[in-house]
Order: sequence, then C-alpha cells, then structure tokens
Amino acid sequence: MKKIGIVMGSDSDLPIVRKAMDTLNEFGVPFEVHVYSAHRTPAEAKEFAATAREKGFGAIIAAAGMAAHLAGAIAANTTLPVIGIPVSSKYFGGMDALLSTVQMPSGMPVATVAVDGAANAALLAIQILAVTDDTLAKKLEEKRRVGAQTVLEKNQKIEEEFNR
Ligand code: RP5
Repeated sequence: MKKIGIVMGSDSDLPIVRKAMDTLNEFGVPFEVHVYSAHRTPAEAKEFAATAREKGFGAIIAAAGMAAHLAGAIAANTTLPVIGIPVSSKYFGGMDALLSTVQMPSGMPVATVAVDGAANAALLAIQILAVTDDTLAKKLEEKRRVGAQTVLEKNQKIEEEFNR
C-alpha cells in the first residue's frame, strides 16, 4: 500500500495533526510525519516533496497556520495529490491560514479541508488510495454506515423529546 506523507509547519501544529494520524491508524494506512516549514526550512520541504513519489507516497497532507504556504510549496514540487489543513492560531480564527492554503493559482491545486479539519484530510487521503484499493473502499463504506447510524439514533432521541 502507498504511504501518506504528513508535513506540518511547526511542532505546535501537532495537536491538530494528531487527528489525521489517528484516522490513518484506524484504517491501517501507513504514514510518515515530518516538521518542515515553507519559510523556516524551505530546502527540506522542497526535497521531501520532490522525492515523495519515488519513496512510495500516494498523497501528502500539509498542515500549517498563519501565512500557511506549506501545502502550496509542497504542491509546487510534486504531482502527487496534496491536501492542505489550515491550522487556526491566536489571531483571525484561522482565516489567515485558510486563505493562504486555499487560494492557489491555476495549475497548482491544493485540496483544502476546513480549518483544523485534520480528520477529513486523512479521510480524503484514504479515499485517494481507495481508488485502487477495494479493501480500503469497503472500510470507508463501513465508517459511513456507522456514522449514519449514530446520527439516526440522535435524531430518534430528538424526535421523541420534541415531537409530541
Ligand atoms: C506556521 O506558523 C506553523 O505551521 C504554525 O502553525 C505557525 C506558528 O508556528 P510556531 O511559531 O508555533 O512554531 O508556520
């Protein structure tokens, strides 16, 4: 199975990134995690992206906050799918990171999830691998089924309480 690369701009992003790692572990998808910054360690970020395909990665998740150029900088150096997680910080409620991640110029796509949306980033990465992996696709379907069941149970409780 292809690996998922996870890159974060700072170790301060780890509490958010951990949700992606938990989801990948839940599905048994192998991954590597690194701290590479588009601004503080641009050479290492570039090297990781440029060699990711030959090292067996199938997609890369990049998480960063503030002027969050990491996902774009990674995308500039690989044709693997890149998923950006805008990480919220003290100011602007994560809008700074969201716009820095999502507003990529034409020809250089980054699939951006919600602010701090690390679990969805992992699910999207798994969906990418599941294009050619039926076992993973079945696990995704089962997770959706369980998720729907949970919502239906909540609905039933609400209906019983308020619809008399
Ligand atoms: C970004 O700056 C990082 O991704 C992090 O979200 C933010 C703050 O980094 P630290 O100052 O906490 O290292 O590059």
